Amino acid sequence: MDPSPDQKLDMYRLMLLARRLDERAWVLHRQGKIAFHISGIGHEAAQVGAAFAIRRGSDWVTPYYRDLALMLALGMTPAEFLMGLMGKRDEPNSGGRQMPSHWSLRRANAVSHSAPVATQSVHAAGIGLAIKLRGDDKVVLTTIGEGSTSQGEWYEAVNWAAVHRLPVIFIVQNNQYAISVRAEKQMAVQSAADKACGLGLPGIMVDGTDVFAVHRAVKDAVDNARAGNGATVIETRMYRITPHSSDDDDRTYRSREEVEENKRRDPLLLARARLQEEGLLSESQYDEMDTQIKASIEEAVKQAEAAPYPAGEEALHPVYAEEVRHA
Ligand SMILES: Cc1ncc(C[n+]2csc(CCOP(=O)(O)OP(=O)(O)O)c2C)c(N)n1
Ligand SMILES: [Mg+2]
Repeated sequence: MDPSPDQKLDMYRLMLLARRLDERAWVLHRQGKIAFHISGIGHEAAQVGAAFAIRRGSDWVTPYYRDLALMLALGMTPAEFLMGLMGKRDEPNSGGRQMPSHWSLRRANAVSHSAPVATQSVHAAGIGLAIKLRGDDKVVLTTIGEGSTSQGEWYEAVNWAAVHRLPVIFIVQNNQYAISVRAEKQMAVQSAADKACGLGLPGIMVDGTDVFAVHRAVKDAVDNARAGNGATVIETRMYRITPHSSDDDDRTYRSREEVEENKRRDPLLLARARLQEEGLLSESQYDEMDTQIKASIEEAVKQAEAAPYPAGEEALHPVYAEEVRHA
């Protein structure tokens, strides 16, 4: 079923919130207030489209670091995200232990991922098997970048999900780069969706800049998984508009012209144009929404800055079941 007008507006509001929050994070970095930011600018449509296709809070999610919009759609608050950037005690991902954007949100069934890319795919396959064995009416949504589908873990996870017909949706966010390495240097096939076919799963390619197209594709895959028909791989194609992270200078490997050209397919512009066309979002309604979002972010920044850091000794917990003492 297509999203209702209210849902469409909600999807757009989340995309805009993710964008404004992401932009604010870059400013905090340049102000020297945070050490690191990894950006999801350009990925908002794919993530929000996918989030709206699952039962949020009930289905399981194993995300990857670019998933700010997905996490907001799952209910992470701006203050929680910002506290994560600042390594504050009460941030939900890891209590300030992990790198920023290594997501976890217990109340949303979003499971913490490790720094080695593609490990979250294996977690998703494992959770998928548990769902099947327990007979739960749930699915797992997992995300990854296209470069990381070169990892053994991704093939193992997709193969396992195919063999056991597990309810897993493998989303590949193909933003055309793995840091400085272009997608065609990572894979000889056109799309990560092609890899799925070789492993016995349907592989779907969808325009990752079109939030409603992604929503439809993921919803079909979710319905199939819930009906017991197994997993699907969905490649959502977009462009990574920012450098890989705040530690990367993308001028060393791609031209400004290329980046500017790709900004024409900015998912925010496309979604806003669609909503305008459908008479759901006038110019003044957009301005109001944007102003309100920016104000709420400034409030959240204040809240996050005022929040306490963890005590130093907390860093050792809960890594080991028992405290390890060195002589
Ligand atoms: C196993 C492993 N190898 C290398 C890295 C370093 N690394 C972090 S992100 C990244 C690029 C991943 O690119 P892609 O999967 O396309 O995702 P994107 O960042 O483009 O969203 C690399 C190589 C890592 N974290 N883990
Ligand atoms: Mg990539």
